Amino acid sequence: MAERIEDIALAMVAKGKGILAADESSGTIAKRFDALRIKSTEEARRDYREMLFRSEAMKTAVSGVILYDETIRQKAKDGTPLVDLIKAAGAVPGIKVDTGAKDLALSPGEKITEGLDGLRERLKDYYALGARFAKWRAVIDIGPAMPTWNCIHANAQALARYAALCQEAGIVPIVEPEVLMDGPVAAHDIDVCYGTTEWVLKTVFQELFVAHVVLEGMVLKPNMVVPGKKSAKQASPAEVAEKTARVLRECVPAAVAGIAFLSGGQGNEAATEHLSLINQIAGLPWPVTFSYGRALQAAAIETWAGKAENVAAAQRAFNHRAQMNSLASIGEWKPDLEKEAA
Ligand code: 5MM
Repeated sequence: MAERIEDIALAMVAKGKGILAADESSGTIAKRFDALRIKSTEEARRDYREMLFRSEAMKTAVSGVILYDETIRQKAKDGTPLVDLIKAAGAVPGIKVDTGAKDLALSPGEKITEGLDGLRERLKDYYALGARFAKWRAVIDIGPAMPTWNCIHANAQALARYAALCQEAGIVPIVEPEVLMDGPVAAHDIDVCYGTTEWVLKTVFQELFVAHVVLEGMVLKPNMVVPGKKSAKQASPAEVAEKTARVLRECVPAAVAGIAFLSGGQGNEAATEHLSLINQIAGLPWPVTFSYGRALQAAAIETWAGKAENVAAAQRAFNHRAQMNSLASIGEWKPDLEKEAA
């Protein structure tokens, strides 16, 4: 496995591969399990993740996996550390290091992501456990009079302090400033998302510069430019791709090692189609791929439903989604491929 942060970052965005975001905290995975009436025990969480990490797609379509603190310490049923399963598949193990988004004081409705206290020491532990990249997610909500400069600036500064600490520890930071698509405002159309994303990304890169973060040793995990779920004005896939590529070109220095999108609540196929269309736009200066959680796992978790007898079918569902996104990461996904597989 590569050791220089610049080489690790390039491995994370290797051609035809993307990142599996399997870093749901215990609360979030419990919500996913509850919806399918699966009891969220430590063993069930381990079995689910082990099933994903032993799938074929890990070798062909997955460059790295973001883990949660519990998972990075877990062993498979046969005693093999889960981290070793990931490495054996040729993927890089990573770790979520933020401790969640908390209410931002005196800024009603807005959040600040926490986790900087003790981070230098935690990063040393995670490095020893095998993590070579980390993830920190800031959330920016669009609402009446939101976001505020206070929220954007506080989150951008925290992202930059986190990224600098990671690089000091030999760990590649995934910098994830997520402009949410599920705010309450009907006026939140694609252009509002564009303007907010532009403001957020420009602020984040300014703070990364101030903090001396090496752009070649980081990966950006942004939202795509999409209308809010409650917007009366929806957008075509071509418009999403064009506006997403445009805002990234406007805001993201070419030196950044790569871009790996979050799915953010888009439908599985929509997330794949948008990624493929973005990759058909000529002249983007960085590799552009996926770092999906829900959009990669939804079919697999439903098929598995907590039952050992469903493991093979769930792995097939995961392989399919990962393969579709692998094609999208080189601009070669087509709707017919979904039908053929079905
Ligand atoms: C996998 O989900 C992560 C969130 O976990 P917590 O809410 O429990 O902290 C999340 O950060 C994820 O990595 C990204 O948002 C991308 O996931 P989606 O589902 O948006 O593709």
